[in-house]
Amino acid sequence: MGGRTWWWGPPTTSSASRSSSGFGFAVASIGDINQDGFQDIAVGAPFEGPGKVYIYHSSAGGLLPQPRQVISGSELGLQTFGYALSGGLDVDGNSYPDLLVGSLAERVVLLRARPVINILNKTFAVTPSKVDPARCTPDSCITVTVCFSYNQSAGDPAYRENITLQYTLEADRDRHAPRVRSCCCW
Ligand SMILES: [Ca+2]
Ligand SMILES: [Ca+2]
Repeated sequence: MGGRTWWWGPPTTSSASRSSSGFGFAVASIGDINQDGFQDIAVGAPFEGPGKVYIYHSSAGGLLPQPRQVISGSELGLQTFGYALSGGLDVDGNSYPDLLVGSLAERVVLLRARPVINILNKTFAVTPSKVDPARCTPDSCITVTVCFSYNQSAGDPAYRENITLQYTLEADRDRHAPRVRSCCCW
């Protein structure tokens, strides 16, 4: 006799801390939003405050227990946010599936997934490597070389998008060991 056998274990996520939130009122498969090869899901909790949508990633072992992202209706000025969910369609053609979120406020919000940029390496070199502020003159200078490498997570290998990397170099001359450091965002 043919057919499919379903099996289950303990609930993947606990609703104990979300009493009366409506957590699980709406559930949707949203595709592989982080392009790691595993399908992801969204869970609505429309009565948790203004309503929230929990995004869960999955893995070879199943759903990860902690949400990767929690989106609140307060960020969008909505109540009962997460009352309905529909996902898996790539509305804007960027190779990432997007998510439609409904509410009882007669409004639907399209949440668009964006490519993920991973900074792989950062090299940082200062020449000369040691600087004595006491000996600096108006003509003193140092050379700072910063190099970044990155990859772009996308489902379509042909998808490419130029990025703008913003970073800050900070010279900390008042510390006992004067130094130059950097930070960045994109
Ligand atoms: Ca995934
Ligand atoms: Ca998309």
